[in-house]
Amino acid sequence: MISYFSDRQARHAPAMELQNGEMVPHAECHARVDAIKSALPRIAITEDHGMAPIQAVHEAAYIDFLQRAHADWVAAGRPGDAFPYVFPIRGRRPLALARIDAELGQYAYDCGTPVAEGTWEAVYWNAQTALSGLDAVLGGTACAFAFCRPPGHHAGRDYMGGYSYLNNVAIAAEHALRHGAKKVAVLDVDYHHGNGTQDIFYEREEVLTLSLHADPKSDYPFYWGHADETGAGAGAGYNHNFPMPRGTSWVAYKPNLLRAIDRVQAFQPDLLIVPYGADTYAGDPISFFNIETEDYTAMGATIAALDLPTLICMEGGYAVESLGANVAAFLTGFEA
Ligand code: SP5
Ligand code: ZN
Repeated sequence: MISYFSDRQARHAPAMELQNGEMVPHAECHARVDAIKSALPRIAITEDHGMAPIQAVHEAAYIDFLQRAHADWVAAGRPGDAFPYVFPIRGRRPLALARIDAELGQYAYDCGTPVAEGTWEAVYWNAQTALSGLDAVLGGTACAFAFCRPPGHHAGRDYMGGYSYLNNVAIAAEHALRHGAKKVAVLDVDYHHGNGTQDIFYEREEVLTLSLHADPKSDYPFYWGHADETGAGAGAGYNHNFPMPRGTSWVAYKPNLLRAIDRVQAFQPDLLIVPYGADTYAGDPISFFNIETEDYTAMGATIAALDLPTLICMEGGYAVESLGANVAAFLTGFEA
């Protein structure tokens, strides 16, 4: 399978995150890059599509913030990566945003998504990697893999969180709609709910969003991902969530995947985008499903049976020692 990646994506290397009350080494670590790259036989060069496709999805003020947040943090005399510590809860007055601390709280919804020195450069090229994979698929290649890193599916129009800054999948979906696709389906198989993608397309009928994930009653991101979130306005009926309990194995996962696939089939999209997370793996250090490496081959084959032009975008997956094998198993199943 043809894959896309830019070495500039590796410029993002956050040191620590807040997890369960402790600052710990960041799970979305730089070692993921080599682990996944080594599993990819053919890596094509990411082409620059400029800012317009990013601006089509993300708010201008948020993009501006991402570009200068780390420099502003340094200018304020702070060490290391830029972290939020104060958040505008419900009912607070709109902020003047004069200080970097106020802005970080305004645009972040968690303490796991710091802005590091190279973050903007990395996420810019990350989006370009998704767009380059999309070009291949729109140009007639049956399937392409965009090795997106850092992940993107938790980022909304004007917020970051869940290790995500720009929503690569949403940027690709929107770009496809502006370049000939009439309907796009997004089938998210990361362990965590794709809340950013859901939010971005919640009121849109041209993008069907589906997400299979750990039940938000027990798992991050808690405030999104329940089964009764089905879209609103023109988008009513065009969002579907499939929450599953901790401990879910492939045997229990597959029937939900088949239900989601039925929805995709009924929608008849021109393009399928699959945000793929290897954090459903039994050995993942921060997640709690029981999917094994060989199951990913079956998962890839099950989705490939839809026989749609498909862009696969990397999302999570933190068991670094098994990450290459898990990605390879999924891609092999898809192509078989
Ligand atoms: C793209 C993606 O996979 N983002 C995930 C962000 C999850 N961040 C919070 C994880 C909290 C995990 N807590 C369980 C730790 C077990 N020791
Ligand atoms: Zn995840």
